[in-house]
Amino acid sequence: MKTVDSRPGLAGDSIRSAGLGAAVVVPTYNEAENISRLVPELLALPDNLTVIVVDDASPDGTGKLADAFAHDFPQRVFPLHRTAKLGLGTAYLAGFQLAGERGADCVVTMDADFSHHPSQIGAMLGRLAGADLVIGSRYVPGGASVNSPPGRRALSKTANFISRAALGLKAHDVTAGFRVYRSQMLAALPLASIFSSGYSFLIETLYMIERGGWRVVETPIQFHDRTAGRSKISRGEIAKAMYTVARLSGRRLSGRRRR
Ligand SMILES: Nc1nc2c(ncn2[C@@H]2O[C@H](COP(=O)(O)OP(=O)(O)OP(=O)(O)O)[C@@H](O)[C@H]2O)c(=O)[nH]1
Ligand SMILES: [Mg+2]
Repeated sequence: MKTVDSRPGLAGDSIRSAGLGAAVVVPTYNEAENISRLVPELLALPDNLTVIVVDDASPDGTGKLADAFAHDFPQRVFPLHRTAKLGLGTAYLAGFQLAGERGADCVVTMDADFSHHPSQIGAMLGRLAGADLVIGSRYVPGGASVNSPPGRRALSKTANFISRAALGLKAHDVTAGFRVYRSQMLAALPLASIFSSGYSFLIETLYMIERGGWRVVETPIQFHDRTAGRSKISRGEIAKAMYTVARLSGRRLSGRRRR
């Protein structure tokens, strides 16, 4: 059954009380200032999280900081080092694979830059009791982009509007990178067939998940624009995202015609 709803997070966190393990995948490129604050905040949460930092040889030493955390917390922090900036989508895939190997029951994805706040993870895990994917959403009642400049807000809204219209997506925040995936679902998805290597991986996976009939829920989050480090979204990434939507939409329409 396909469901998209937007009830606020439930306080009785059944995933937590069932003692299931969550791994947080944090892709990083030049996030030294942020990762040094984020990892301790994640480890201090009551959810006994494992943290997987997927770093793409950041010139600012983010990977070395992740190594230092792994040295201090060998059972909880796992750095993955890639040799070059290979894209957000493939970074998620690398993180999913390691989380699966470590037997995590679910995988949280979040940005390193505090746009996604660790304090909101508990409510998201709580919603996984009745879902396969939980999206931390700006665009359901109670959610917000707190301090985004108008240009950034317009870009996000436009990307969401076009993707939803072209692909028939039911979720409201389809570009959100703050998500919790149930591992059983990840194991069943044909992730090897995903063609997006960058930001549009988020749209493509959501399309795959909704089409597959998995249960999707959205829980409101407050999104804060980054205050440290630089954005990695480029014009090229925006163009690639438009191409992804066009390609998926074409496939959707030709599938309909064949029926
Ligand atoms: N490993 C890896 N991480 C990446 C890559 N591109 C972006 N990231 C990380 O992915 C997360 C999201 O990137 P951001 O630049 O914050 O993108 P955004 O949040 O959509 O945009 P802003 O709001 O402008 O910051 C951050 O933690 C980045 O460091 C990449 O090619 N490889
Ligand atoms: Mg960001």
